Amino acid sequence: FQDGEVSVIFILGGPGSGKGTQSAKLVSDYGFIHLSAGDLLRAEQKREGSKYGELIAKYIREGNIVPQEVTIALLKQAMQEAVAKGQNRFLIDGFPRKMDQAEIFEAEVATSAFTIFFECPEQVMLERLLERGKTSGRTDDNIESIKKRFRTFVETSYPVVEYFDKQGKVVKLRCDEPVDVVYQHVQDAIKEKMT
Ligand code: UP5
Ligand code: MG
Repeated sequence: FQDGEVSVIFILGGPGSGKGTQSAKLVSDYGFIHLSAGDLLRAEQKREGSKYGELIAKYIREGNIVPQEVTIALLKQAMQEAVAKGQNRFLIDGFPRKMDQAEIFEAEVATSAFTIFFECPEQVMLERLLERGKTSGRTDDNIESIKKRFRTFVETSYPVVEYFDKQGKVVKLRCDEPVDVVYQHVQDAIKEKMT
C-alpha cells in the first residue's frame, strides 16, 4: 500500500489477554476493520483446497508461529479486499508475533501507526483460556498447548513488543480488569494517539 493509503493499529498481548474481545468493541463503536491473524489462519486451515491446511493445524496445536509468508499473504489479501470496498482503517490482532513478520510486513505491506499491548499475568490468561476451552472448540485451548503458547509468547512474540516500544509506538494497558474498564483505557489510548 502507498503511504497514507491505509492506517494500521496492532493489538498485541499474550494468549487470552483479551485482544479479540477489545477489538470487537472497537469495531462496533468506531468501524475499524478487524483482522485477527489467528482467525484468518483458522479459516484458511478449513478452506477446501488449501495447501496449508495441515501445516497450519500443526503449528497452531503446538503453539508455534506459522511461517510468515502464509500469514502475511492472508492479511494482505484481506486488506486488499477491504480497500477495494473503500475501507482502510485496520486493527490487526495477534500479529506480528515474530520479528521477521514485523519487519517484512512493515517493509512490504504497511507501517503501523502504533501498538496497543495488553499486559496480563499468566495465571489470569490460563484461567480464561481453560474456561473458554470448555466450549471454544479450539484445538489449542488445552493445558499442553496453552503452556506452549505461553512459552512462544515470552521467547518469540514479546521481543516484537520491545522492538516497537523502542520506537515509542507502544501503549501498554492492563488486561486484568473488567472488560469495560479495559475498554475505557483502550478508547483513551486511541483518542490520544489519533489526534
Ligand atoms: N476475557 C477477555 N477479556 C476479559 C476481561 N477483561 N475480563 C474477563 N474475561 C475476559 O479473550 C479470551 C477469553 O477471556 C475469552 O473467553 C474472553 O471472554 C475472556 P480473547 O478476547 O479471546 O483473548 P485473545 O487475546 O484474543 O486470545 P486468543 O486465545 O485469541 O489469543 P492467541 O494470541 O493465543 O490466539 P490467536 O488466535 O491470535 O493465535 C492462535 C495461534 O495461531 C497462535 O498460537 C499461532 O500458532 C498461530 N498464529 C501464527 O502462527 N501467526 C500469527 O501471526 C498469529 C497466530
Ligand atoms: Mg483472539
